[in-house]
Amino acid sequence: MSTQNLSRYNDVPDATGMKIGIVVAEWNSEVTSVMKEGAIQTLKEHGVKDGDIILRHVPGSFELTAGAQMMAGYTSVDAIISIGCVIRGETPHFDYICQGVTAGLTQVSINFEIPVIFGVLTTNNLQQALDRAGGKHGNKGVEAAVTAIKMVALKRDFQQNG
Ligand code: RBF
Repeated sequence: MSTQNLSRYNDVPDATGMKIGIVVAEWNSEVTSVMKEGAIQTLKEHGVKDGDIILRHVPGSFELTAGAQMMAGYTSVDAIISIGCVIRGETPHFDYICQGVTAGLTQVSINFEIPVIFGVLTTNNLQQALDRAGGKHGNKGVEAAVTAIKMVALKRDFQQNG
């Protein structure tokens, strides 16, 4: 499994004026809440105003698609960060949820022409998830926020310069 840690980052564009939606799954909330806090703090550090962060929760990672679709449809966010944690159990549910949310979020991104960032941990056990939510492999919520900022900046670059 990749252990790349992008939580120490540089060259992040100025995010002043960006409006960012965050959709967080409540399943495994000890993991997703840490990722959410990391994402919010990172957005603010780079210039996103409190009032320009729109936060909503959904029950589980499978609902991230519907949550992101609603966020895109009912708000004017520049990007959506989806945050979830799916832990492999004994059932095939893991694969169904992971496949469903991956395809679903991609579809929302295409439908609405906005970046939808995949901040969904898919791990074999809880420890691997905790390692990536403020543990030894950083905080994937922080990385998701940086990715969102970079993608909004990329879109603005295309809009202004072609
Ligand atoms: N949601 C998660 O976000 N992470 C999980 O690890 C997770 N495991 C699940 C395991 C089973 C057996 C079931 C039935 C659901 C699980 N869910 C999980 C919830 C899922 O994303 C969704 O909320 C529900 O299936 C209702 O649509």
